Formats: sequence, structure tokens, C-alpha cells
Amino acid sequence: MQHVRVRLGDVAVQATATSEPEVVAGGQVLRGGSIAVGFPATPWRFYRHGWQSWSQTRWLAVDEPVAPVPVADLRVFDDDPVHADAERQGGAVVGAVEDPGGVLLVGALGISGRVELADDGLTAESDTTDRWFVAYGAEDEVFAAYVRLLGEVVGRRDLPDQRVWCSWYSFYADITEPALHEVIDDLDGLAFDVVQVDDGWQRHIGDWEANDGFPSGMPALADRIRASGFRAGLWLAPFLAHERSQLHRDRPDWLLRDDGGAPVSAGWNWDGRVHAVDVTHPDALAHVVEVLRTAVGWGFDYLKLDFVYAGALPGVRYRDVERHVAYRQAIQALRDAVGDDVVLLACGAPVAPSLGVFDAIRVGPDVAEVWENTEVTRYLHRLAAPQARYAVATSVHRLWLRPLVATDPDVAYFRTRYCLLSDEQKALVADLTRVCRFRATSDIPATLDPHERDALAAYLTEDVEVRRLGRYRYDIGGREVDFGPVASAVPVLLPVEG
Ligand code: 9PG
Repeated sequence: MQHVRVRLGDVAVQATATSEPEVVAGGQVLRGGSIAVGFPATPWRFYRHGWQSWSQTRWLAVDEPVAPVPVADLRVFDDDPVHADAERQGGAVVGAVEDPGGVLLVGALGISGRVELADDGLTAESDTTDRWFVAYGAEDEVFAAYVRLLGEVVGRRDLPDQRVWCSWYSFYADITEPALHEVIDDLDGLAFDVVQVDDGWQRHIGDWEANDGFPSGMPALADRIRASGFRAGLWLAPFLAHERSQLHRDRPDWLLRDDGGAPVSAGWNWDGRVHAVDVTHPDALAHVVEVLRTAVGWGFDYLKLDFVYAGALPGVRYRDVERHVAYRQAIQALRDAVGDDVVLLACGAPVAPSLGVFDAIRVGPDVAEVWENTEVTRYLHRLAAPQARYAVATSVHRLWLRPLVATDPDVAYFRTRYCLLSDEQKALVADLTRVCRFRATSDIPATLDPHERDALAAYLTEDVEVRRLGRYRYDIGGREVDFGPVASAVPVLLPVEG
């Protein structure tokens, strides 16, 4: 480790690294498993990039206190559990600070890393790379330079604009074959590309076969969707095993374990604890690969792979590989098995190790037909829980990823029934889907009034040009839309009494 001076445009900063900086397009590259970069000036904001899709991502005031999620079983939904007790603000892979002169960015040139805000600079460490991009300048320029270099390391994929009908935000887990048939009939005349069946079709989390709600089976459902002119999409959580699943009973040897030999918690959901499948176990991986092959064999060629952070949790693995490497090898095996023509959408996914393999990534938490779930945010500090407000805020801060992957901001709402969002809130969410060029909804045509149905039809066929005007401001088809008031609002988090 040595002290080096790094020239960044007009300024020079102190850094510690293992060698002298190397000049690259838009910045410099520093080397080291752990490095530090001094501030060029006193910063006022820190860019926190969350570990996985749902993790809070935004510009924080530098003095915002860290506020961990007090319930261990829910922490994994919010961020990397490894850093749950961190004393400083920090984020995954990339971090930045803003001062009056510009933005200083430090980003891993690899699939994992942690960047933290220290008193006099940013510190960064990684177990998978020793190369760090460092730049200082205008926000869009430093992020663009970083994502360009990152893409050279992790790869990129291209996906045309998507228009998706997804079952989740209307039916939740209560989907059945007759209910979906009715929706598919009613979607006639609406320009969706994909009809995606979400959670609720399977026997259990881990048992990826049709349940009793789908008596004709999954191939028949895929056929029905395709015959209506849509691609058939299916939700799976392939790296999870619910504690009451058959998989869990039959293959305890496939579960990721902690040092004491107990299965690692991958969260609490579906009325129980879920555990992680150890995807470095060759039989477990072969099984997961077979699950995906089977889904593709049924006729589904758009797969939403959810809760996949479970593949990158800390634990004792069959093969002793770093957790993000384990995750990436597993998703690469899935990609190799299904081929390039199947669209793979990652959800609940560690972002950086998903790049180059997935076509699209969910870049924020779930929207939901409520704006904010205040009990959950204030008392549980859960900004990753389903709520439209933080879904918008996090997704808006992830748009710099677009050159490498399609960014899915989750669904827009056109309905008034069963929706507590105001017209302005619905419009803002819909505008974000326009910016992302990823249009989706779960609205059931039968619940829309004629005016709402027309609005949905127009939304699916419109051709609007989008231009970025500033950090939060966009020109969308000639209208100026400002996500700033929502994206830059500081959440109210109350202290948890011990
Ligand atoms: C299906 C859903 C939908 C949705 C996904 C994911 O933090 N949480 O408790 C939490 C629960 C559910 C959840 C996300 C976070 O939703 O994002 O689109 O597919 O699973 O169960």
C-alpha cells in the first residue's frame, strides 16, 4: 500500500493504493483490494448504491445517520446482510460524493465491492477485483465513464423496449387458470409484448410444478398466451427453498449453511422462513438448470428470476468460492442452458454480478398501490418494502446502468379501483416507465373504466422521445417531468427502542 496523488481534471487528491494511478478514458484506475481516495473538497452528499434490486439507492446528506433494519429475517430484502451493522454509510460496487465543484466517483471494475463514506474520503474494498475507477467531474460524465469501463469487464446485453402485463399487482398469489384465461381474453387489442405469470402458479417455493389452480398444466397456459399473440412469461425464485417445500425436505444437503451448520435465512415470506440453495453444489445447480429448461420447454421464453440475492448470501458453500462469484457462475450456467433468445429478468438481484448475463434488472423495490407504508419505513427502516414512493426514488438513481442492461422500474397503474395512488402519483410512476422504456402494468382490463382503458391502450402504443435534462428532470414527449421532489426527499426514520 502506498500514498499516491491522483490527478482528476483540474484537481489532485490523495489516495492509498498498491500502485501509481493509470490514466483511462474519463478518469484514473487505482489498484488494491482496499483503497482510499481523499475528497477534493468538503462534500454535502453521498451516493449510496444498494446491493440488490430493492436496496435503497439515492443521494444522502453526508450526515444522515445509518439506520439498520432491526429485524434480521427482513434485512436480506433491504440490502447486503454482510454490511447490516456497518457504522458508516456505504454501498455496493460504486459510491460517490458531491461537492460544490463536482462529483467524485469510486467504482469497482468487477462484480462486487463496497464503497464507504469516511471523514476525509471514500474507502473501497473488494474480494473480487483490485481495479477501481476514480473520476471527478459532472455527475452524468463520471457515471457514464464508469459504466463504459464496467461494461468492458462484466459485459452488456441489449433488450428492445418491453411492454409487459404481469399478474402480481392485481392478483398477488391468488392466480388460477380460469382467472388468467379471462384476463388474456380481455387483453385482446392491447399492445403488450409479454404476458407474465407471476408468483402463485407453483406448488411451493422450491417446488416448481403447477399447483391445483392450474389443472391443464403449464404448457397449456403458455400455449394459450402465445396463441393470443404474446410472449409467455413466468416467475420463478430458483435459488430459494421454503422451509415447508418438498425440495427442503428432500435435499437438505443443497442448502447454504452458516458456520454452525444451520441453514442460512434468506428471509421470511410466504408465511415462513426461506433458505438459499447452494448453487455451487453441482447437483443443486443441475437441478436449478433443469427447472429453467423445463419452464422453457413448457413454452415460456421470458423468465422473471426473483429473490436471486439468495445465490450470493454469505455462508459455507460446497465449493469455496467468493459469494458473488458463486452467484455469477450459477446465473451464467442458467443463461447457457436457456440460450440467448430467452429473456431473463433479474429481480431481488445483486446488481453488478447480474450485468452481462441478464437482459433486464429490476432497479427498485416493488411499487404497490400505496404511496408509502409509513409504519414499515419509520419503525422498521424498510425502504425496500413495497411502496411506490421509494420504488420511484431508487429506480431514478439507477438509470446510469442503462447502457449495460434494461432497467425495470416495476409496474404503472391506470386503474382507480383497488389503488390508493393519486392521479399525480400514478402519472409519475408511468413517466418513470417511459424513461426506462420498460412499460408494464398488472391492471386487469375488466377493472378499468373506458377512459382508463383508453389511457392504457395509448400508453402501450405511444412513441415518445425522452431526453434527460438534469439529475431528476426529463423531457418526455415535450413535457418536462421532475422526479426530484420524490427522489430527493429524505425518509423519516424513527429510532428503534431497544
Ligand atoms: C412475488 C413478488 C413479485 C414482485 C417481486 C417480489 O421486501 N419484501 O418483503 C418483499 C416482498 C415481496 C417482493 C419484494 C420484496 O416482491 O419484487 O414483483 O414478483 O416478489 O412474490
